[in-house]
Amino acid sequence: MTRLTPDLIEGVPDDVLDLDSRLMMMTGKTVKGIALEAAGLDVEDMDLSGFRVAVVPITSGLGVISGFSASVDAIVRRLGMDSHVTSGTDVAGFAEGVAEGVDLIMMADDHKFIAYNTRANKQTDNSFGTAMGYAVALKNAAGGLEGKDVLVIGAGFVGSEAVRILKDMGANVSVTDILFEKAVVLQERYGVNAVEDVNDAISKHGLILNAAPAIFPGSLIQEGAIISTPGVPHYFDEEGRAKAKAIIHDPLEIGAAVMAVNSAKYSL
Ligand code: PYL
Repeated sequence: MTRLTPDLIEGVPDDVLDLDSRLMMMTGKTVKGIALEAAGLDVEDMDLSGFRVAVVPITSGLGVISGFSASVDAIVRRLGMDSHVTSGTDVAGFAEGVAEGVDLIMMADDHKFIAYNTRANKQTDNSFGTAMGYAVALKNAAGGLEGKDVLVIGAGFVGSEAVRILKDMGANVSVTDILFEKAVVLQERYGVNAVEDVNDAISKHGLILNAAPAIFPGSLIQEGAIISTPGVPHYFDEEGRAKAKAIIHDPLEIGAAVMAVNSAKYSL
């Protein structure tokens, strides 16, 4: 998992409508709409104001990322939940949330980002949130994935979850990774197609979920391709941006929103 940096997320707290308007154009849904579908809630909208959320800054390992807690807090507020960042960090922050009687506690160290439902004693992590959210976004942008060829780039935590999810959605999934044997493991586990030549695979797929810090030249991209790409760093050259029908990306929003809604679902 690539560690976010302050500059990548600096715009998140103030993003009022930009991401939602871009997503609406590409997928017909807002972040919240994608999160509701990703959580398996078959509703157009839902009042989530009854959910109280504590976002706890975590200082372990490489420490806090400036703006990370504020970004998660803003994303969850945009879902309509009643969220705040705890004044304490780490255990003190967690204890604050418990004492306040919140429904969800969200926190991330260098290895895991979770939304813990205090009522149901269940959690959702960011790997699921990101994989499911970006698969749902791709599905909506593509008008469904049943029987369609989809390429997953990256067989890490998010890519592996995405392979499973896309297979369950009925897609014909191919997967590639810089360590080909990781793709082979998924081929054996899920009955998908491990491909070694990433450039050839990109040029042959009009539907791509890029779950790797992979930057690829626009010359490889099919005209009209739909690319759902949570990976950071994120960059597509001018040719790629011109040829793709849609490039779906954000540094944190979709994954965090899906985590929050999917975790809240446990105590609906
Ligand atoms: C959850 C993000 C999505 C992409 N990379 C993941 C990442 O950067 N993880 C590290 C998050 C550290 C947060 C820090 C804080 O500010 O509480 N411990």
